[in-house]
Amino acid sequence: MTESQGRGPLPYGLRCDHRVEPLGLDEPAPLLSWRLSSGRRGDAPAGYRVRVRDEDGTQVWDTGAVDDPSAVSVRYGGPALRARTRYLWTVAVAGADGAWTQEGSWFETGMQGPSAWTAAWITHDPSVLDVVDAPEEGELALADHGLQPAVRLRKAFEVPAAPAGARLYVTARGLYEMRVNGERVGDAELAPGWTDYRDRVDYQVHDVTGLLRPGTNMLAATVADGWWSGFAGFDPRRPGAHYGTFPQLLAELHLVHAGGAVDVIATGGDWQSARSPVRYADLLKGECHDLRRETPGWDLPAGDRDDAGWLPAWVAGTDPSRLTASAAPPVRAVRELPARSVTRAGENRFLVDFGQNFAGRVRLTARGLTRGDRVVVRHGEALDDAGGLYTANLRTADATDVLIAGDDAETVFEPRFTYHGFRHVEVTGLTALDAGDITGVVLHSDTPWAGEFTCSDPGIDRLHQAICWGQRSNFVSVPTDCPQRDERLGWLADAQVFLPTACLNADVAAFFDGWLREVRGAQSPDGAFTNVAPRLAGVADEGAPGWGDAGVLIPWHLYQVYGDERFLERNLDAMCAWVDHIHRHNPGLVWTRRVGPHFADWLAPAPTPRDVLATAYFARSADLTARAAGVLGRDETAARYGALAGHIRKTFTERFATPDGRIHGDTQTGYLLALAFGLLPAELVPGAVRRLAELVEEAGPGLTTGFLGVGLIAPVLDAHGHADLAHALLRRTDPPSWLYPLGHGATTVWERWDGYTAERGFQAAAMNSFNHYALGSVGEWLHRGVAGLDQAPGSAGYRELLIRPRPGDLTSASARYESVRGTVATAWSRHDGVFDLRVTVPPGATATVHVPTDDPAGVRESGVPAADAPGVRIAGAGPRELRCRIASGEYRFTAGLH
Ligand code: RAM
Repeated sequence: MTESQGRGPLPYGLRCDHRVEPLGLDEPAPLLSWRLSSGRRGDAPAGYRVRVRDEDGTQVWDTGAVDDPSAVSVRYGGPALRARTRYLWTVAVAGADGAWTQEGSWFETGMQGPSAWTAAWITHDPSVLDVVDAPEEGELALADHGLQPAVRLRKAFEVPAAPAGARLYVTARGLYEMRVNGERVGDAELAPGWTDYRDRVDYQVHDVTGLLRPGTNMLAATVADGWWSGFAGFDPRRPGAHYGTFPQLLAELHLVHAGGAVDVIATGGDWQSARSPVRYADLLKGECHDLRRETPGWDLPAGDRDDAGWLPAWVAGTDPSRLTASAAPPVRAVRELPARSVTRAGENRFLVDFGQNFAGRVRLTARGLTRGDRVVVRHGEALDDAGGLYTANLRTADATDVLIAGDDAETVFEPRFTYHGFRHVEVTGLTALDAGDITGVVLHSDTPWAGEFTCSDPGIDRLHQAICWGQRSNFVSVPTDCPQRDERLGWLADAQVFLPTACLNADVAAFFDGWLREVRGAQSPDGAFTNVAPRLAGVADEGAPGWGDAGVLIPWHLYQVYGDERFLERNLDAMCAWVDHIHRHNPGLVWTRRVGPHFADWLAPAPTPRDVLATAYFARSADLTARAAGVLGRDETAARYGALAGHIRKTFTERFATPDGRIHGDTQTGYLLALAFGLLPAELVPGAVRRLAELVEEAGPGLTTGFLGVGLIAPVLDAHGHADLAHALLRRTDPPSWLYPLGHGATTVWERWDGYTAERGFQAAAMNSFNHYALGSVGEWLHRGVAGLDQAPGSAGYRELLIRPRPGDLTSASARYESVRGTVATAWSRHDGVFDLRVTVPPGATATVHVPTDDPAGVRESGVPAADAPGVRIAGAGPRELRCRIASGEYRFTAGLH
């Protein structure tokens, strides 16, 4: 779509509200953004011009030429966007030479408000839904487990001529899969995703123009319990205890004819319903598909002639007031894993190892079946000492999928309305199983991957991979703690501590924007954030220190990474209310009351005093709230919370610090919080740093941090001159350490430092996840410290970079990140006393580069002395570094380093 080939910076990677070509947007002023690339050093845009047209080509908005060399986004500011309309937009970027280069994209609006909906919530008559036959051998007893069949819904309709366009606006209370004339609609999994359905249900929009044809068409759906009416969290109560009791569909198909007339096919009492052959489908228990009950062709246009078993759909309600267009990317089947090994484990029993712990399901080709045969697939993260599937740590999550054979001797089984966290499966009921017959299907929220990291130590690279797999496995509709056991909750602290790492791996802006609606929605009228979001009935504790504070820390971090002030605008009131809530109950500024279930520094080998930890977070939340208000120009609010933060810091020092910088409790996490959150006056900092370093040394060097301290340890040590200790921790291999699990079969980060040890075996099964990302929050330092790819303090949206590699005794490292401004990258290596550093800075950004060297005067850039290199300005020298300021472009520094 490039219209003129200018020489200046080239726009690419266009996004609308952080998504590529979103279909279905309810935001009145979406953010239009672009990235920049250029082959020329020092290149910066002179300005931009954004134009928006509607489908007819009529221009609706034009920014005109805007003279802003730093902009990479603009908020739509034209007349109100119409509902259900596609808008085309272009951005033209001017180079320094005045030439313009243009790129184009589109976005499409959604229903824009509840009044637009005419559809009703429909399902199968609940009075007959779970009146099913007695369970047969191998099936769970539905009534006993509170499980119920999935529901099929359908509606045949006539289309006189192929429509010019057709959109399906759809959601479910439960999970839905839509079909048009037998073809699956879209590729979203587990849609519409998890929200607190009492407050809000997301809907999705699908373009189904290509699936319709003149004549009779069939619109069909399956809905299953999902989070809505299935088991959720660790509450073993019967499904329905949290949100609702039976799954329901709400959908509108809009047929837009040439000339503009629109026909709407909406869910209502004129649909048909039936029980699905999916006998039950539960996120935790698993899915059972009985092919004997299958009715082929039910979703085809002729299917309406076979009415046996179909009833008029039951209308469950008509209230569309809680429908919102989803902001987050959908869950998708993102990749497939081949079986690494298949082992016969008994008669008709096989164990399959995928070599990787992940979240998803398997696709199994079952052969040699006789009607009524049962194939049972159980999932687990590990094998026990006897070589069998280890499932004790799944608690009440059965994670068992069942296929009951129909007349076909061969069939492909892939559950659709459940997922599991696993590496191994046990398959029973088949006489033979080849590795080619079973595939792992990896599911996660499809956040575009945006980062890379690698270094010379294969162990650290494996750690990085394990961290990435932890992210994939636990970003499933919402950020969860773990994908396997009866929990999988949106724990706020886990998300908060892992966010900086997550942002360097993938573009999670839209994903967290969606989840933050849940965090705000769960906040109490009193201002208390919760420990988990989405909220569940019965899990409504007030947020603990570090947990509730995520409602403040997360928007602030997202703003820094993405430079989008709306993260602050949307959350500032909630942030203020949270800080006010703590303050109201703790007027003495030491946070001891209303601490929720106070999880402290969860799972830390050395416990930090609760009041120290809580008060540190109180100060942090007040400080970030003040800073957020400052960014938004709310000066009075900024001053008020800034002053409060100052008072809390003073109180913290008075109450918890000694004149030589010791902190009450004397734990690593205590020092880390005080230093990372800037709580101490300058004169106490050296003493605190010294004591922190001693504690790390005394432990081995080792760490004694839990969930809240762990992500801070390497960055804080590094920031205070102890990068060597950070490296020592990183490379340690006995517990507690990051590399220890990798030496013991881990392919994802564990919940506990000692989830399994050779001496003791498995940790207590009651709480022992092998796929928990919280302790993987060290990933941030791999990118920012080891590879040295960082933002300067105070920079938002990667405008000011800080390139400061921490080589330790590694011989190379590199990182690459697709920022909102364009690609940033570092790659360094050292050989024979020469340090070689390559840096990529996107157009319009600048960087400060710290080149490690014993000889600052000898540093060269692309072969010439750094002082003479174009685009390079010497900013200073330290004992073992040269600091340079550089403009955009590609650079290569070489320096002497022994
Ligand atoms: C555990 C969860 C989570 C943690 C809470 C406090 O059950 O797994 O990771 O945040 O407890």
